Amino acid sequence: MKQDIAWCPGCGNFPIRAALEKVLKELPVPAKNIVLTSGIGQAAKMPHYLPYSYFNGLHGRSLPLAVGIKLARPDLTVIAVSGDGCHYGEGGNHFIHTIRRRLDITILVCDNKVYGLTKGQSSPTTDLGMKNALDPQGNLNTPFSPLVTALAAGAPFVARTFAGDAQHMEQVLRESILFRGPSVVDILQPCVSFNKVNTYAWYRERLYKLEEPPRDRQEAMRLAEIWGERIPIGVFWRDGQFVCREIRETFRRPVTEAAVAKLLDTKCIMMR
Ligand SMILES: Cc1ncc(C[n+]2csc(CCOP(=O)(O)OP(=O)(O)O)c2C)c(N)n1
Ligand code: SF4
Repeated sequence: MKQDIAWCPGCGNFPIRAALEKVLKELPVPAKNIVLTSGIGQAAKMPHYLPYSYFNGLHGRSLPLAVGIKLARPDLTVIAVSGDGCHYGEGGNHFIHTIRRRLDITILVCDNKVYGLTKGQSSPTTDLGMKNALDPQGNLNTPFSPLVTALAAGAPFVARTFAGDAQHMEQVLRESILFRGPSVVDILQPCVSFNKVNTYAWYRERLYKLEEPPRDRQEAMRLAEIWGERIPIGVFWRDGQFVCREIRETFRRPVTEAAVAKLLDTKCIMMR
């Protein structure tokens, strides 16, 4: 792609971009029917570097955009891709409630465990005690667990993959996009400039692959809580019984002038 990419050399976003591009190209979906949304951050630049339609919104707002697009155009393949700060911090509430809406949206999180764009402050997934420029004594907050939260909110597809393993990433991304329902993928993404702890080597020492998803949610939860000397990656939960929400025709009707006038009129009455 002939475009300057504003990521640092070695950033984990590069292999994620490559995997996503490969998977999207191979999808049995025309390119014009694929749309990406993102918020603000380094990861949120991802759609700029892919040849698909996108809506780049405010920080933390990739998911309301994705929901709006899906409701208006259920025929589109909608993928929201942003960072851990964007999806889990500023957009944390949207993360939970988008899962509850049972729409067919893929939520991809490039999780570098820091705020990359704003120079490495602690993010929701930063480990307790990790030092950075703004937390020289170490992060005082307990890390947010994305997979446990996604499972608790009822996500029918929950996975984790690693930017340093292209094959694993492609497999998990493909499966998450093809799954009909809200799917969550936490992608462990080294930030070579501001996260000197969770490096490619650090992950390679600890990661192990789940052979197949657990049979029940409780086991998925148990595995999702593991983070330490050993860290599982793979599909933690795939609900074969999940029923995606049918989008009623009413959502697809164009807004008429009469409907808007009626709404405005109602507002006036309420304000009096
Ligand atoms: C409402 C709002 N709050 C804060 C910011 C400043 N800001 C921009 S990007 C960012 C964090 C980005 O971190 P993350 O989402 O983890 O993405 P990364 O850059 O690490 O890929 C922050 C705090 C903003 N742009 N808008
Ligand atoms: S600061 Fe980190 S996340 Fe941002 S481009 Fe550089 S390596 Fe990637």
